[in-house]
This record gives sequence, C-alpha cells and structure tokens, in this order.
Amino acid sequence: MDAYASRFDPDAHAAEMAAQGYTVITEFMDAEQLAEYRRALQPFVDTHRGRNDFEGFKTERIYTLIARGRVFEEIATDPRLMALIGRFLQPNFLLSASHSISLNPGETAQSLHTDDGFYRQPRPRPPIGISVIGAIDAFTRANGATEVVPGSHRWGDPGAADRPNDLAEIEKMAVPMEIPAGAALVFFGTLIHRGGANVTDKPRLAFTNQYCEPWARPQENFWLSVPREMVREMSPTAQTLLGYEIAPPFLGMVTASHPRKSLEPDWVAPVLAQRPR
Ligand SMILES: O=C(O)CCC(=O)C(=O)O
Repeated sequence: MDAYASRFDPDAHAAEMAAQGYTVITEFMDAEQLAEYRRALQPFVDTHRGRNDFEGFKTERIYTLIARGRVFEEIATDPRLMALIGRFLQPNFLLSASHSISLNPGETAQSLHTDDGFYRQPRPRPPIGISVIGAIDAFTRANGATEVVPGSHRWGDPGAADRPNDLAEIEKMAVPMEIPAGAALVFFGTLIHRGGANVTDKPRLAFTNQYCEPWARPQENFWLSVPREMVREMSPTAQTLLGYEIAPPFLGMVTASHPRKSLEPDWVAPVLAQRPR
C-alpha cells in the first residue's frame, strides 16, 4: 500500500458524502494504472457506439469492464472504495454496472438523472446504489466533466415541496467536477448529476463502476456476461461483487448451497446432476 492509500480516511470521505452527496478521492489511480487502463482498453475500442441520447450518440461505452483486464478488476475492488461504500451499503454489496466511457468531441450534456432512480422507491430515502466515476483524462468544464447537484441526494421526489422543480433552476445548481486524471468521484445513487458537453477536440476518457445493495437487482446481469471460468480466476472481493456470495441469511443461494461452490472445477448444477436419467 502506498503512502497515500495508507492515509486514506474512509470516515472523512463518508462524512463529506453525507453532507453533500459526493466526495472525490484525488489520487485514486497512479500513473502506472492510468497507462495500463489505456493499454488494456485498446482491444475493445470502437466496438460499442452510443445508441441513444442517454448513452450519448458520440460516446463509446464499453460494458462489463471488470472482466476485461486485471487493471479493471483492481479499480472495481479497490480496498479504499470497499471501505467507503461499506459505510453505506450492507455487507456483500454487489457490482451493478461497470463500464468505460469515452465522451467524444461534440457530445452534448446528458439529461440530469440519478443512478438508482430505477429502484422505484419514494424519496427522500437512503441510497440503494453508490456510483464511482473515475477520470482517466483530467475532467474540465470544456471536455464534459461530470456535473453534480450538491445536496440533491436529500431531495424528495420530483414535484415535492422540499426541492426545486424547475429544470433550468436545477441546471444552474449543477457543478462541474474538474478533477485531475486518476481521481475518482464517489456519490450516492440518489444524487442528481449528468455527463457534461464535450466542446473540445479530444475525448474525455473515464470509467464508471456502480454498486448496489446485496438485495437489489444489478443493472448488468454479470452471472450471464462473465463466464464462470473467468470469475474463478478473480479475487474473492470481485467474486463477492459479482454475486458469488450470499447476503445473509441466504439471498443468492444456489439450490440451497453457497454460490461459491458453483466455482469449484467439478461443480455441476444440481438440477443436472440430480436429473433422473
Ligand atoms: O460520463 C459522465 O460524466 C456521467 C455518466 C453518467 O452519469 C451515466 O452514464 O449515468
């Protein structure tokens, strides 16, 4: 662990999140990891163009990032993040989404949104998800820095009296997160935010890893997208994030057994092993 990592204070970051809805870990990735991220991403570039305004027509998102290389697994399972997220989500929380985002020149601002709003539960409420957006390129106002609305994690549902409801007014409250390359923005799934517009002539490369309560359905179905032979090679933390752990007492069991059993090389699904011949 380097000097910065050992100075990391999850409680201070958690307090900042509770107050404003987000925090920034400035030295989340070092120069070596940033270079490795770009190198490992290369084989997948130009494979996933945005299909709608939310994904961004000029944005390339590479999904299921955690399983595309060791560096991606490392940043998704970083012990500082696990400690910070563990302050808010229940033990054995899950990875919900993992993708690389190249916000290319000419991309327009996303619509303001929250990342756990698809869990249709009345607000205000505790977050069901926590998102991380990591800057591979430095974020600037001009290249589409993520914009956040501080304090919006405490707001009620649209229309409630405890919050502004005029879109133009909310847009004025949005603050671009101008963070250096290697920094990570961590925020509650209830915080209003958006990707900004990229008016420069260079892409803004980033990643997002989003986590959710162990009882909530993740956005990406990693059981189907990450083959078990790959999961077997991953760290225990990654395996837990991908659902190969139970949420006590028994959420996520596999035919009344622990889900990690399914990673044993000779495991055969009981419905097959016990099927009458
Ligand atoms: O790219 C960004 O800065 C934000 C992306 C985002 O909020 C999302 O895709 O949900």
